[in-house]
Amino acid sequence: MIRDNKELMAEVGRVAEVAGYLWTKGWAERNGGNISVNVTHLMSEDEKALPALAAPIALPAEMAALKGHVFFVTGTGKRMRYVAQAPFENGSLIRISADGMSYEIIAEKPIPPTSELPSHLSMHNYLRSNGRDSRIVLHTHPTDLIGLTHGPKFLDSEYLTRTLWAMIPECRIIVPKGIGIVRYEIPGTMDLARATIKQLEKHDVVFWEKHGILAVGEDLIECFDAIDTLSKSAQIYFSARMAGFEPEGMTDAQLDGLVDAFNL
Ligand code: 2HA
Ligand code: ZN
Repeated sequence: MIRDNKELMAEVGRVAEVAGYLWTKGWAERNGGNISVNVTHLMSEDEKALPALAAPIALPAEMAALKGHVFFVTGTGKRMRYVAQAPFENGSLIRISADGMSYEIIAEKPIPPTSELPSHLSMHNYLRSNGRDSRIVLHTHPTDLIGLTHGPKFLDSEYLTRTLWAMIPECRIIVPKGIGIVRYEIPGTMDLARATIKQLEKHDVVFWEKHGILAVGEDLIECFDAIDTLSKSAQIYFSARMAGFEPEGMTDAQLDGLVDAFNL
């Protein structure tokens, strides 16, 4: 039945499309990365009421802003290169319970969601309860951006943002809120989730030290593009360093000129 829902299938198709990019970019070794998309607005009342395929699973905290919401979520241990080929073999639709305390898998197969689910849901909950229409949480492992987080001077949000913005004009245009930084935390933990939510107060893209990148937004393709543009900037920076010189970077005046020109 959900296969007849063209809008939902198009959105799941975008997950598959982006999963393929993550793999071909080399950002998704083994089961690296995960994606969750709030698809509630694309579902009919009947579809939202589909019977559960497995017993409910408790959440670590009440998701007050997500009661009854439905998400497409990539599966735990699943590889992005296979999400690209068969999203419903490597991900599932889950529904948050009416009291916000648990979730159930409702379609299409009982594929358990990513280990980062409690963390993704607490971010969705934070964003919705603050009136932000960011339906997407995308986490991935871009080699060059993770590489930067191994340089202590880049663990300063302003310095990191300024360095990457200054490589190409598009970077400030596409990532106008700059980059938040979360110091190392164990993957999949609520400590990592809480530290990330703090950074989401000001940013849509957050670097996790020595681990990866997390982006939130209204559109999955835009989330991917933001990370891709940052990766391009990092590659320009590293290319210059490997050629033996420090890249000059755009000047403050050049960077500020973008603010008016593009209403940033
Ligand atoms: O899904 O990337 O951070 C595997 C991970 C955990
Ligand atoms: Zn990760």
